[in-house]
Amino acid sequence: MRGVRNRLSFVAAILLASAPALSLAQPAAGTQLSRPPNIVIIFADDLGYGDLGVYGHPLIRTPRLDRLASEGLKLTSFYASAPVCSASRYSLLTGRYAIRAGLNGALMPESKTGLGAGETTIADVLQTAGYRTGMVGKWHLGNRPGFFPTEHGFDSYFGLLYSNDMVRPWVQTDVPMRLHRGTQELPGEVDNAALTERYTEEALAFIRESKHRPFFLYLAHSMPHVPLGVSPRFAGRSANGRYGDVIEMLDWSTGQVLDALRDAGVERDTLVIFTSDNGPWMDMPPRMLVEPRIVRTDAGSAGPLRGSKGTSWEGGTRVPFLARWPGRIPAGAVSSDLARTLDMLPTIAAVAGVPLPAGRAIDGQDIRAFLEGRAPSPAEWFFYYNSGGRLEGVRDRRWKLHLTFPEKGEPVTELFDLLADPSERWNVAAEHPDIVTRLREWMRQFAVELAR
Ligand SMILES: [Ca+2]
Repeated sequence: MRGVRNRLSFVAAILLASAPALSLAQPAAGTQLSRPPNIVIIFADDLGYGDLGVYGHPLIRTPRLDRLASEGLKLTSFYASAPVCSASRYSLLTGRYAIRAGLNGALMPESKTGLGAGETTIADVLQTAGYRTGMVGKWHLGNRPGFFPTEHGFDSYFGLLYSNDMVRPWVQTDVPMRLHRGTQELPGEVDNAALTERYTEEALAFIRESKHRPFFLYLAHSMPHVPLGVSPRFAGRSANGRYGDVIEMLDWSTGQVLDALRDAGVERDTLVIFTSDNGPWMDMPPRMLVEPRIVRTDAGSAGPLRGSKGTSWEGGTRVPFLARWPGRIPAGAVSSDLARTLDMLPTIAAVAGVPLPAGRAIDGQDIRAFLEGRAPSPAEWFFYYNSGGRLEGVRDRRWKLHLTFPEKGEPVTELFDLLADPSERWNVAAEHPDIVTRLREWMRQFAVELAR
């Protein structure tokens, strides 16, 4: 019942929000714009469900992100496809579960693999449609020739090819960490504290240079992945310590991007999406306990959700999702309908009026009508993988089946009513054997489908 009620209130919010705005400037729902909209995806790294003011954090201040939510749509059941970096980024860009490509976990500096030549990314789709495509920030889909962003649909690239902790003393590697522009390595040590500011400058330059034609900007921050880094002018400002400083700086950065869109005169012609690649990092592997130390308060928050990055509990993959597209997405809408990073490629292809890549299995769906408040989300399921690529659960619009694998013996099966119990506290499997059987069969079929 709650899902229905939320959907009704969502529709009501849409009607309220859109009624005064209906005007010549706003095409009727479903019609094509003369020029397809710009697309901006801002992707945080390890930012948890509870880390933003608009998602209930009691101390961290995020006024620009809160305003982005009030000017657009906030989702409360949105999932990154994997609880860890590389697999999650693969899905965002391709609409497919990473297990289809044999990818799981996080690629290391020595990894010889990455995003395959046969893959079609959002950038490929939009580049073909005439968009100018730029990426700034963390790639994490391969750091060798053949795998670079500029070989996967991006006209330009500036950033780090993998995580900001993949350097001594935290990771025992002899591969030097370097920023890249295009495929070229830039000289010099990487200043972790300067990354957010550098990425922001690059993003603003890209917007300024691109305003005369449709553009796609993928701004993938390295923060708040540990080791945390923040510019001196943002240090010590947050009531939530170093982690709060980092999130508040991301909020500032988002504000800079939104201001640049306004100043370029393209605010109304741009779909802006803000989300995260997985839940908050909370483990403390011994390799982190070296100087400079990473401490527990450097971790983010999953809010009321159970678990964290790397796990198949809700906190591993349920993340904030904000979307703004003035005149298209109703302002102030909130929905608990299910949606996923898997849906971004089909949705953006639809927004740009481009057909989906042929001959590829795509796990996501076009949720454009849902984002625009014209329909419920078509998404009916989400499959949960752990950081090692093991299938450990599935949810439908209400129920979640979760398997816990002990060191020995059979997995423990639990069933949660996510509408009543989003914190996954009460196992109700014994009360609903029929639902357990149905969801177990979904998992079995999906495993067979992906093994093909
Ligand atoms: Ca991550």
